Parts: sequence; structure tokens; C-alpha cells
Amino acid sequence: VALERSLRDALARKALTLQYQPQVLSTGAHVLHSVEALARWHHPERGPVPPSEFIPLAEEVGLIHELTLWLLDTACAQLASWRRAGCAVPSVSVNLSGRSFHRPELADQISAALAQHGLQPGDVVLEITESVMMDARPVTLANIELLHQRGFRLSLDDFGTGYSSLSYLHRLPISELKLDKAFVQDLEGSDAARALTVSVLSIAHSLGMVVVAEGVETRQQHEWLRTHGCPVMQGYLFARPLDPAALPGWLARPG
Ligand code: G
Ligand code: G
Ligand code: NA
Ligand code: MN
Repeated sequence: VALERSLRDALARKALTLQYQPQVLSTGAHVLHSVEALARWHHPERGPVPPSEFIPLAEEVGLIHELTLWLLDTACAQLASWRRAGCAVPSVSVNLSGRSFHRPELADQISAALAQHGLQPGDVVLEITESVMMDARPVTLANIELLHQRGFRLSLDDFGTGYSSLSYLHRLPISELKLDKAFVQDLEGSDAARALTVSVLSIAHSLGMVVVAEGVETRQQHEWLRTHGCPVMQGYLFARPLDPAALPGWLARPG
């Protein structure tokens, strides 16, 4: 309850921040595919509270949609600002909660946030989890279709950890799969993880989807994924989540 009050307060004072983690092409370590916006909350007394704590809290107490729209606005403003400064960031990837898909006005609100900053639907990637895909509510499906029709790319986050049903992959307009870091971390030690990853890459390729491997930490993981056709990677090997001011410097570094 105390934490809920602080979160309401932080939201009212706009005291949350975003960091951005590069997603890079597997062919060149500093060539961007997109950057993922990750929410950060520095609590005045407790210090940093991880999103794994405050996002579920925001969902429970009904603050998540407001929080998400504000973070989306912040991420759009940041993208526009980088570009004005001559820093060519292709797009920003934003995490959406399944709760937001229960709102019929979702697509209009997202479109309005972009328009405010002179951005196009192609400038953002909307990351959703498998639970959104499995949600059979008509309003959720209608939002997915509408966002797709308007040109937004939908990315399936944490792929492989949920109730994975392969059937929705071809029924729903998903353009990107994010292979969960659990698979990436098991690549070296597990024949099964390698076999599953090869299958995911093959399915995604057949369906015309981009795969983003998450949690890439070692050269060996990078090399294995690259030679098996994984086009995009994200992880500490390339960059930690960065403060916005640090991104241009990171991009300008060779290698
Ligand atoms: O670095 P990391 O601790 O940032 O993120 C932990 C988890 O919190 C990730 O699963 C990420 O998707 C989630 N997360 C981070 N920022 C946001 C956000 O703005 N909205 C939602 N819904 N989830 C987020
Ligand atoms: O939305 P999602 O769960 O995918 O968010 C990505 C999470 O993974 C964030 O918490 C981010 O800080 C974390 N992360 C990003 N790169 C790495 C990495 O290389 N290794 C590990 N262990 N975590 C990472
Ligand atoms: Na994510
Ligand atoms: Mn993930």
C-alpha cells in the first residue's frame, strides 16, 4: 500500500525514467535495428525499484495504462530529439501490458502520441507478451488488427517462455519474435536449447518474421546465433540499457 502511494505519486510527478537498450544487426555490432525503452523508478527512500516489481503493481492497482501512455510519449519525444540532433535511430520499441489491449481507444491513443511528435507508425515497435496473443477477447483481437492495419509492428516478447501455442503465430499479424534470454543462455550447454532455437529461427523465417535474440552476453552466443541466421540481437555484449544521453556516443563508437 505504501509502495502503491509512492507509485501514484511518482506517476503524478513524472518521476519515472526510461533507459534504452540497443538491438543490433547481427552483421555489425553498432548498427541499430531499434532501441528498447525500459522503465526505471528511483524511489526516494528505497532506491531503485525494478520493473519486475512496479509493473505488476501498476497492473494490479489500475495505473498501468496511464503509465504506459506516458512512457510512450516520453519514448517518442526522445526518438524525435535524437533525430533532431542528427542521431539516426531507426525506431523505438515500447513494452505494452495486456491490460491496455482491453481498451477500445488504444490504437487511437498510440496514434495520437506519435502524431504529437511528428512520428509515423513505422517509428515504433510494440512489444507484447504471449498472454496478449492468447487473450481471446474480441477487443484484444480488434486492437491487434487495427494497430497492424495502421502500420505498427508488433513484437512478441519473451518468446518461448509462455504457453506457446504455435497456432496464433500465423493467425495474428506479428512481425517480430523476441527469443527469450533463457534459450540464449542455454545455447552453450544444451542440445535441446540449440535445437529449439534452430526451429524458432526456421519458423520465423518461413512466416517472414524478424527474430531478436535477447540476453546475448558472450561472443560465442553471438557467433552461433549469427551463423544460424538470427538477424538481430540484444544484450550486454553490445550494450546495457543506456541513459538517453549515452546513446549517440555508443552509436558513434566503431566495432
Ligand atoms: O531491465 P529490465 O529489468 O528492465 O526489465 C524487466 C522487465 O520489465 C522486462 O520484462 C520488461 O519487459 C519489463 N518492462 C520494463 N519496462 C517496461 C514498461 O515500460 N512497460 C512494461 N509493460 N514492461 C516493462
Ligand atoms: O522485456 P524484457 O524481459 O525482455 O526486458 C529485457 C530484460 O532483460 C531487461 O530486464 C534487461 O535489463 C535484461 N537484459 C538485457 N540484456 C541482458 C543480458 O545480456 N543479460 C541479462 N541477464 N539480462 C539482460
Ligand atoms: Na520487452
Ligand atoms: Mn524478454
